[in-house]
Amino acid sequence: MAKKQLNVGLIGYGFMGRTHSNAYRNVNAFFDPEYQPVLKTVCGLVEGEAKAFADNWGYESHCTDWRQVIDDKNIDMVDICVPNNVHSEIALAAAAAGKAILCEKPLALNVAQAEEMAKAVEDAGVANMVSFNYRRVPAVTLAKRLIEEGRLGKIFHYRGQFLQDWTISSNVPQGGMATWRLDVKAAGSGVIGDLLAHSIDTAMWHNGPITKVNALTETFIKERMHAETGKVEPVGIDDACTFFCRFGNGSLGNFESTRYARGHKALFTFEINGENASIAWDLHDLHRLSWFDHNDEGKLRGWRSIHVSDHGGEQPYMENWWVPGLQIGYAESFVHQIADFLEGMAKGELAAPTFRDAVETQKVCDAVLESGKTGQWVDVG
Ligand code: SOE
Repeated sequence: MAKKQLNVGLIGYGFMGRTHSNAYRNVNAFFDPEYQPVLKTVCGLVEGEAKAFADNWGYESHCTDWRQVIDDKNIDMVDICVPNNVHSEIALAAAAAGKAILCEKPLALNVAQAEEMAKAVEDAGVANMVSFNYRRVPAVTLAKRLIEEGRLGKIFHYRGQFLQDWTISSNVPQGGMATWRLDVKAAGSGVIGDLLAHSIDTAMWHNGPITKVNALTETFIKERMHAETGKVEPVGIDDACTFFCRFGNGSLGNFESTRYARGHKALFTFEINGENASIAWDLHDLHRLSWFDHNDEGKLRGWRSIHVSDHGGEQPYMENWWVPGLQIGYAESFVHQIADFLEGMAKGELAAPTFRDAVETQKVCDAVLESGKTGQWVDVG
């Protein structure tokens, strides 16, 4: 069947622009959505860099003003891969222009912005999704299915970590390409919005809403040179955050994130303990899902390590890749994301996490930030 062309305008050509471009290029080779993304235009701040990106990834054109992408009647879908402080303005304009929207995480700088964005896409009736890509690592998706099947029984604990070490040097600037993540004006928060947002999205997807939080935050390096002003300026982001929480189902949560865990580059982990079984996962070994089932025969009982790469339809996404036992990786979680987004569009359904789902994550992020400042328990939302 002839594919429907979906013209994509990508805004932002950094790390995320690359992961999304790679996904658009590969999705139809491995999945069979009704739509064929066409890389129409890429927009970024520096003309030469936008052109180089367009040439490298096969975009037909490039520009430096995102409004040009919105005004272009040929563009069907806007993909927002810019710093967090620009998400809202672009998304509101794209919704008003009737474009489908994929937005990088976290959705917004705060709940008020996120709510406005969710309302805008709902009023416009456009397809929308937020790029919490780790949901679509096959082992993480399988964990969701096992929980939904009720195999864990009552859940008692959810434990999550996202640890990095790239900002330990005081020479790392704030502001600029990639390091905008250290500039509170561009990022809104530090590890809370950048890393814990992933943990929170995954946790609420697995285990339901978080109702209250108590957080401890720290900014270890108080001043950094700002790449744009050239001046040493106070650092306004959280470098590290630990928080406890309660989930609506009565379970307890315990989360930690930092960019000061020497030796850890992107150690995203979770462990869930239920009455009958436990599940654990670790991004550094992303194919493996650890599973302990108390219902196993006594003499064989122990942690299993499931290599989530089998065919037969029971292990998510893997059927579409190589032969059983062979791996895929980080990049493919974005291919799955686009495949599901396109399938949702074809069916006239929204693929999760939608802007509305991301508002719930934003509420937890805001509550964690507030609790970190006040030292008090904060009710979510
Ligand atoms: C930051 O280093 C970062 O790139 C995040 O922005 C991503 O969301 C995360 O997946 C990996 O780390």
